[in-house]
Amino acid sequence: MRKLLLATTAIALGLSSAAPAFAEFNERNIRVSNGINEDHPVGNGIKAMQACLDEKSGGKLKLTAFWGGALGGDLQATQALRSGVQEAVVTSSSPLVGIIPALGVFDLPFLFASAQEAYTVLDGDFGDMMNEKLEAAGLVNLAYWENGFRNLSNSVRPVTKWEDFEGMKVRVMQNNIFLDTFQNLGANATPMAFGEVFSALETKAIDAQENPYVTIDTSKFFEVQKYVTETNHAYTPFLFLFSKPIFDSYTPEEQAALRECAIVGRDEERKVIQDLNKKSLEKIKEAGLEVNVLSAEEQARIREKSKVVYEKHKAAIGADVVDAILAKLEEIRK
Ligand code: TF8
Repeated sequence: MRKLLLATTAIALGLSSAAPAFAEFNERNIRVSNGINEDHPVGNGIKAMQACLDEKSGGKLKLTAFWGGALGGDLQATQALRSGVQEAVVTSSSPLVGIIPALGVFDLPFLFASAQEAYTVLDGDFGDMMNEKLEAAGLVNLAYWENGFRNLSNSVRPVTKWEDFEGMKVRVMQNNIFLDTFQNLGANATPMAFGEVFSALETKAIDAQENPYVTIDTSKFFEVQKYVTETNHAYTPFLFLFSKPIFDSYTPEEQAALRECAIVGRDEERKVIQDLNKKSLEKIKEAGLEVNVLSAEEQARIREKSKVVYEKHKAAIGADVVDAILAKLEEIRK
């Protein structure tokens, strides 16, 4: 009887000592900016991440998302993170090569052969190595989310072989590797921030752009384009970046919750994107665009012609970084 009483008291004490609930968490408003629109799968990822944060922090860690570049483009938002005036951004890696040259490795044409391959590399040691470089630049990458394989859209003609790129005015991201890849194919490539692309296409200041089907759909590019070619010429990841100065001021529990929940969000976002990719392609076709798929021979020709881009940019990216990813890919493909 006495024993039982002691045990009961211990349980009661144990319970009461756990209060107040979520003491390790503070009320935080985390602004997350994006260049894409809310109906992009990043929207689903953020919802899943928020549900996870609600559970872990008792509702104290709150994400507020800003869509369509409302807080500025990828590069501008990333700089705001580095100086500690904005908490988070979901950005492509490509516009950030001016800050972290090694990220250019993801821009090399035809690097990844499948999304699964990309997941293995990004979620493993190679991804961790890139995260260290990001940290040194004041950016904490919570997880690699998905942008996806990029395809070409244009308003002038069907593109089924590399000669069709000749003279085409193609918008590329603010990134030398993309610039060279398209110039090397004969295109007239122009670097431009994502937020300017729709109106540049609409006014015909440019003929073409390249992005995954999901973006051609959700950013409404299909409304101002006539042709799409499934080129799959690059898989550029999204980074869920957090301001390092702000992250460092958070409690270890808050930091752990953010890291864990960014992975929950990533998994949801990747799942939704795989499904929406097919639906977006159907929508693009239904809107009357002509969709071409590059033949295996053409893919091989373009790939061969693009090899020079690897050589040209290897030193700027870091020979060790390029060699490391190629070795990793070889290992995976065995
Ligand atoms: C691009 C990128 C963008 C994304 C988006 C702004 O073409 O692929 O679509 O970074 O989040 O600039």
